[in-house]
Amino acid sequence: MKTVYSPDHRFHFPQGELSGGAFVRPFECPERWQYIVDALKGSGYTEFLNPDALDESYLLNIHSAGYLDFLKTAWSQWQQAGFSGDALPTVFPARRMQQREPVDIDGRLGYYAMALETAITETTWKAVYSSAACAQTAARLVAEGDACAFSLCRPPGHHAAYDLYGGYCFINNAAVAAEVLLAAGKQRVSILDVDFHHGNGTQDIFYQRNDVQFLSLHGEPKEAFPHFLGYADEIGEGAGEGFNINYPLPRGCPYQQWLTALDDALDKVNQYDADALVISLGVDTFEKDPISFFKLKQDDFYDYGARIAQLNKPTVFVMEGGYAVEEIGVNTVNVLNGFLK
Ligand code: SP5
Ligand code: ZN
Repeated sequence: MKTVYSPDHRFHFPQGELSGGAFVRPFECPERWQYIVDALKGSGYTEFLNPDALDESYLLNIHSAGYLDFLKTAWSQWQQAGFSGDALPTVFPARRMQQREPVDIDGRLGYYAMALETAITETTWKAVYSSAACAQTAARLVAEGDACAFSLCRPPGHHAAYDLYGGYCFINNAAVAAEVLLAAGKQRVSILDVDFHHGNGTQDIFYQRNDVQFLSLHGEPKEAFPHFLGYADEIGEGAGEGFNINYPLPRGCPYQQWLTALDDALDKVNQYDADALVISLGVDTFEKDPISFFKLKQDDFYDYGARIAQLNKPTVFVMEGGYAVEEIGVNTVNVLNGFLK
């Protein structure tokens, strides 16, 4: 399995994250990437590629033009407003307020944000671009015949919706991978999201479509980020009805219970007859993850990787979350090793 990665991920590293009333070092930090690379090399992986230039037409299939313009210009507009630190929103278009895009940067940040833990720095766009480019290239490899590929995306992507950033995400990398597979002639793509958090962004992007099936296992919204999406009754709408499948799971969820949901999801991928699979691979389901509440152990990651392989579909793994930094490499590589066993 080839890994697509880029050193440009380092261009995104905000000074802090608002958590529990304090500015803390961001959980989504550059060492995450290095631990995964080290674990891959330590486990015998030898094929590492840098991504091709990003074809931005893929982005316009999944994000609004206004949102993409915002991502590219937010920090410079922030700086021109006289601010020097990282850009953060302070106000949101909440219930009974107008959903119109303002022109000043405080208004634009709130208009396009779904959470304010995610700061934008001077060089964030460079990292975001490289992360999406990794997903594009990994999907190209699979479209051209590789059985599988791993896109070591950073920053992650699955909280990024049609026109919303947050949850550490800006461009929806898994959606980029799906679009590349479809453009290459795949008819039906399943995106299976095993990150601890609901993939609200991916759900949003494909909610009315039937060429992409979205399945997500996650902490139930009443207790877990992103809190406002991810219930089981969200099944898709219009042409997309029946192609969105959520598995909200309780605090303390052990592997056996998680696996029951996974097995159901794998059955649904088979019923859909997907001809390619994208895995939104977050390993924040780990028992020691600092911001999550499932109880998966290191060996469980290997076990479920092997189960995903039983689908026997061309598969693109796209890195999402995982914040137990010292174990993130082992847990991630365990999934890939289980898949390849
Ligand atoms: C890609 C991804 O995994 N994004 C997750 C973003 C979560 N951001 C906010 C999490 C707030 C969790 N607060 C729980 C603290 C427990 N000590
Ligand atoms: Zn997550």
